[in-house]
Order: sequence, then structure tokens, then C-alpha cells
Amino acid sequence: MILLTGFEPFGGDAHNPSSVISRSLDGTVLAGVRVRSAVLPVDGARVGPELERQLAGDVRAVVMLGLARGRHQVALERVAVNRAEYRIPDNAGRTRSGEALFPGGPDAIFSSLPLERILEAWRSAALPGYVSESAGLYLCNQAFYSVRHLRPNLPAGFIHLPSDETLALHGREPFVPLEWQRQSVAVALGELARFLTED
Ligand code: PCA
Repeated sequence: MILLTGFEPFGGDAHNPSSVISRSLDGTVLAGVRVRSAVLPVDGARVGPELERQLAGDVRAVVMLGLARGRHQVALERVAVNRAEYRIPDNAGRTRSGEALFPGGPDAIFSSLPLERILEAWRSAALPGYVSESAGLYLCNQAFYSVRHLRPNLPAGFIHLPSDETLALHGREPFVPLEWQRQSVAVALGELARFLTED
């Protein structure tokens, strides 16, 4: 089973494309591998235990999704860093100002998803996307680092999504329609499922 996570809304937004998309792909079977979705809290104290709960059982890979307003395209994150510096408080009102997520852990950990293969699959499907070199220092990086640190042998990584048409209605910001984003995530999961079931 592939665990696909999204985040609840945060920062005053009414919705978060990451949880809408992860829910919509729940139960999909790709190359014989089932997708199970979960929604994570934007809460620095609760996200770790929730991930631990979701990781129990037969998880073969993890794809985490999150919103990054201002981005122009869907982005595969290359690296998670051992640091938390919240630019806005989390949904519980908590802030963090530069401390390590796991004291003594490595400074940075790379994604263990097949990034080049996913990029190639997006290009073949005419879906723009790129590899980003920073997932930020907020909850998305925290979830990404936690999974890579706690389950070092599991293929796992993070995809940041831009605003969708609903979020972009009230401001002049770049957006990618939700349906296109959903297709990008589905193509990435399909490629990952093939990667997992090969040889
Ligand atoms: N985006 C935030 C946290 C939750 C989300 O969807 C981030 O980029 O850290």
C-alpha cells in the first residue's frame, strides 16, 4: 500500500488542495498497489504521532502533499532539513524559531522517491513540474523529515502543490487548476507503483 497524505487547511485558508487531492485518490489501485489517504494536522506537536499511527502496518511507500502558495508549478521536493522555523503559527498557535526537529539527527535527508522517473512521467503526460531544492521550514518539511528519519528504508518524499483556482480567486497569485494538480499526483503515484513492483 502507498500512503498518500495531505494537510488540513491552515493560515486562514478555507481549504487545502493537498487534502482534497489525497482524499480523492483514496482506494485507487495502480500497478497492483493500493493507495490509502490520510489528512495530517497542521500542528507541530500532533503531526509526528499521527504519521507514526499512519505508518503502522503494510506501508510500502509514502507520498506527502502540501500547499505552497506562490509556486507556479507542482514540485517534487529533493531534500528535508532538520530544522523548524515557523513563518506563521501552526493551527494550535505554536511557533518554532530555528530548533532541530530531531536533535542529533542528520542536518538534511534526501527524498527516496524516484524523482527523475516521476519528472519524466510528468513530461510524457504534458504535465509541468520540477524538482525543488527547499521544502521550507514549516510543517511540510517537518512531516517530510520525520518520515525519512523514522523510516529510512522506506521510499518516501514530498510534493508541494501551488494554489488552485479557488484559492487564487481573491488575489493575483499563480495557480494551477485542481484537476491538473490531481492528474500530476496520480501520474507520480502510478510511476512510484511501477517502481515498487519492478523486478
Ligand atoms: N503547507 C505547509 C504546511 C501545510 C501545507 O499544506 C508547508 O508548506 O509547510
